[in-house]
Amino acid sequence: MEQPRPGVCTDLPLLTRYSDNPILSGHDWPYAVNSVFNPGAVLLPDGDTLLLCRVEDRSGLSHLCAARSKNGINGWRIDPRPTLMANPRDYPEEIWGIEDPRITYVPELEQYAVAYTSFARGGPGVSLALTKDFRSFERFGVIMQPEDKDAALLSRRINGYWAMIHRPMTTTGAHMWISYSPDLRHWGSHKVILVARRGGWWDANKIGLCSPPIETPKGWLTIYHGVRVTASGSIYRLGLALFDLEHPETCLQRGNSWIFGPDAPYERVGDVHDVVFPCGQTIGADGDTINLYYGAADSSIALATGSIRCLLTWLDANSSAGDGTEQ
Ligand code: BMA
Repeated sequence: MEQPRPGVCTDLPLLTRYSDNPILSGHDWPYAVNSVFNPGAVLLPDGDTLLLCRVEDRSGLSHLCAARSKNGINGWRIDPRPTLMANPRDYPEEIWGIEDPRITYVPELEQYAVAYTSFARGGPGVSLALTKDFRSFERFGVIMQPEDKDAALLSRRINGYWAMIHRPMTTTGAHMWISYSPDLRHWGSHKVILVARRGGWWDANKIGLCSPPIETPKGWLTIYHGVRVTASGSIYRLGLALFDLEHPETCLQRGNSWIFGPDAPYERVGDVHDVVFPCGQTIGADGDTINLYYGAADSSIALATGSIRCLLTWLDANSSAGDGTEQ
């Protein structure tokens, strides 16, 4: 793997691609699929990395399937069958499949919360499930009605309430919101936390949360995607924002450029060209290394590594102050 340059945090690149990317593709799957991409990620208590991958089968619909590895890079042990399938009989909002899981470990519940996109005639919505082991799941059904996606739970309550970041579509564009709940089922106090910029910006008109925000002493470090619409299609790139620890609706910093975008051939060409789309990360034993797992061109799964300290240092030097809702 290329090594990040120690001490140099103010220059791009902040994330270094693993040299043998992509690390997983449909060819690795134990059953017939079209493609695998956009995985949620978590470090298990036994030290294994678990990726909960979006798998698009050959009907065109997606389900979720777990892959486990000792080093988070190779030697993946993939569930022989889908781990979490759409269940449209009990959850009609999943009739066209389930996609893009974000996993948050919640110490208070001693469970993982999986927020995922459920897809049906009304459009994409946000569904939630809890699991202890990624074998059985307690489903909560739709918690944010269509059209909404790109959701993750924060790992702890804020002032007594659970907090969920998500991305509803509105008439003014696709912006990031936060909502609060006493019980994970009933959600309110909805607030915009980061707006899509306008005009020629890389993140104009449409943004969304990538992986679950990382709690740092300076705030919730958040990687988000921005969509630039061009004459030859959309480009999905990544940016950084920092939100207040106890008032996460307050944006403290927002990067003034993107930090990672499609460049390698497997990111530029695939079922959907020019897409990098992380849904999860793991943090190394040093508490600083971030292993970001992302879908590449909606066709495979790749890994890029960086330093949380560097991401925060870069934000200090390259952000516009304050309000994410006033761009
Ligand atoms: C988004 C989501 C992602 C996908 C991306 C690019 O809207 O549907 O799952 O990776 O588009 O196609």
